[in-house]
Amino acid sequence: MSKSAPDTERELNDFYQEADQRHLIPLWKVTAQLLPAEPQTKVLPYLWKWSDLRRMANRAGDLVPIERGGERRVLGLINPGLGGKYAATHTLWAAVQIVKPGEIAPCHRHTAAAIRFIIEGDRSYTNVNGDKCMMSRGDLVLTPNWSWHDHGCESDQPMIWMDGLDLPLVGDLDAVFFEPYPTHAHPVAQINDSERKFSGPHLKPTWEKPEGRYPPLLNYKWEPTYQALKKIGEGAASPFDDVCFQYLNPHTGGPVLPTIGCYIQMIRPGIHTQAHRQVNSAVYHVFEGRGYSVINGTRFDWERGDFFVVPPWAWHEHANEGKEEAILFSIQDTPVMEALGLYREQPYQEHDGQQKVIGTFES
Ligand code: GTQ
Ligand code: FE2
Repeated sequence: MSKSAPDTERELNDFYQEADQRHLIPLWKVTAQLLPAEPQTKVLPYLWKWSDLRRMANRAGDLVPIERGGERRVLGLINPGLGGKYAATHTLWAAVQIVKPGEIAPCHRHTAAAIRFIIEGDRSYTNVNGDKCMMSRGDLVLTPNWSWHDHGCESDQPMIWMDGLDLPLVGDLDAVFFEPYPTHAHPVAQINDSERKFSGPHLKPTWEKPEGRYPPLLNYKWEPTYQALKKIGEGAASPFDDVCFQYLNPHTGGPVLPTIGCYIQMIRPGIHTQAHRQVNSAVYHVFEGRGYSVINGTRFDWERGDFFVVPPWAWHEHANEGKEEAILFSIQDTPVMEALGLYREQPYQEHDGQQKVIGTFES
């Protein structure tokens, strides 16, 4: 005699209940969730205004000292889609940091790698393993993973910069280690050593041998970066990003860090790019000018100092309708995707390659 339908249903229910009790998941119940046709990210596009960031950073400067334990006076950008995870995107930490005249943020090291992009001030430094890297506006400074670093301000004005770290990724990998240096500041062995040796854009010192994955150049100065952007003039550039350069490790020709790619791009006056999407996520900082980006159909107007996030696999295009150049610095997790064979991108095909704007971002 064959079983009745209710019997089968009861047995199946019992089966699912037992599976749950035994910490088992029947894949066929969750296939669509685990294997979506394309990424279903929680990361939301979002924008932070510089007027708020700068005011809050200065306010923190008035209210909060830099001390051991807290280590840094940093305001992290939190993506509202990530359920309280301390992250700008699922893989990237982005923040503004302020150091006031005479202060030194204590020396430490961690397995998360970091970049600084200088927004305001000069005569400050990051001491990376004893190489005192002097920083001014527009410089990109690296602190590779597990390198000692302390920051000091020798100016009479506060220094504000963007931090970018792979901390959310390293955290998800349960690979975060941290160690304070025994003293407040690391001894200075040289000043601008990596820059003197390795910043000749097409020249490398023959007497230096690469040390594993440690990037040889730690400070990418603004002036040559800007010259590279300007050299293109009116020439053709990327249809999706206009004039866009990736910062390179001069030894490998690859990204500056294994987990973080850094980019500088100029959206020239009158340019409105084509839309595309990429599997990597990005945090942009508006270094100069104004314009807007359309991200998944929403228009994000930005101006100097603002930060915004482009989530994984989100359509995005950039526009500069003004008369001045717009310059965007960004950090992206592209090197991770490339290293794992996961990198993908796709051009937007409809409406001549540009999205229909269905809304404007309001915070
Ligand atoms: O300046 O060393 O934004 O360790 C987060 C963690 C900055 C830093 C951050 C850090 C730092
Ligand atoms: Fe640090």
